[in-house]
Amino acid sequence: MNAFITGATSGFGRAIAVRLASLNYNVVITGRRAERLDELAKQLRSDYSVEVLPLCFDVRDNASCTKAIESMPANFKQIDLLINNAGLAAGASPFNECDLADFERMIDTNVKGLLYITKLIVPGMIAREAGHIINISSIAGFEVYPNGSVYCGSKHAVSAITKGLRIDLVKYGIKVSSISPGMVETEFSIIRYHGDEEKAKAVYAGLTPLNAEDIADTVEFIVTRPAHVSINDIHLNPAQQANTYISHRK
Ligand code: NDP
Ligand code: 8X3
Repeated sequence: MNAFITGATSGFGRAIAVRLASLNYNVVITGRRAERLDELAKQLRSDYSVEVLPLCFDVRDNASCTKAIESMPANFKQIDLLINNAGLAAGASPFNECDLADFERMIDTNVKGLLYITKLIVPGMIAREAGHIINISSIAGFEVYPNGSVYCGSKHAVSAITKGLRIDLVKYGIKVSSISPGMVETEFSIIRYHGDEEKAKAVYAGLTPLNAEDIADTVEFIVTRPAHVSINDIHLNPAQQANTYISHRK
């Protein structure tokens, strides 16, 4: 089985790549940081003896997505499992105070990047009448909180696109799932706060956030269900987080 994982240089994507390799998937790992991809490829090959293809590109650039996917060697042409994970929040301010460039980064990565990759990989799944797509959405795909209008908008779009894909692809035997987590400590908040590590750390103060392994566990659960079972969406939060507004911090 071959899996294609976007955003495998960090956080969820990296943990999912390791987990899928441990389940004997050959993996295509993607992201913009080539060194991290190469290190991960080495580690996966030596720890799990699977085939690994690192592809370095920016999901916001459809021409680069196309070139990367067209460059895949024959043994990777068939993608059985697509994990659309690459994404980010950029900035956390009221709508009127945000930079338009941050809005564009979020929409171009979280929504358009997901569309570009899916559009390129789905035809093979349709031709084989088999495949599974897992989109990483968020609690922000279901709730909207202050200072998160465009990030929440982008993840609402991911949730709607997931439902639409499921409807359009069901007749080809393709499963479409999503995972919608609350707070998970990765590089996510550092990027959201433009590199301010103190602000990023404060997001998780007084509680135990989820970690990337919890997301890898969720992916493992989804992909190991019997053929007749499709998991539509899994919501998971830290035990101390009720929703985006209410957390019990100690
Ligand atoms: P990280 O910042 O740790 O990882 C993000 C990954 O996305 C990196 O591998 C990064 O790779 C990749 N990425 C970002 N922009 C691009 C781009 N333009 N082109 C290619 N790859 C890109 O964050 P997480 O692991 O936490 O986030 C993964 C997903 O989970 C995101 O979609 C996020 O919205 C979602 N999520 C996160 C939550 C959290 O609390 N952490 C909760 C719910 C959902 P590189 O920089 O090398 O390109
Ligand atoms: C990231 C989680 O709570 O910041 O998707 O929206 S949250």
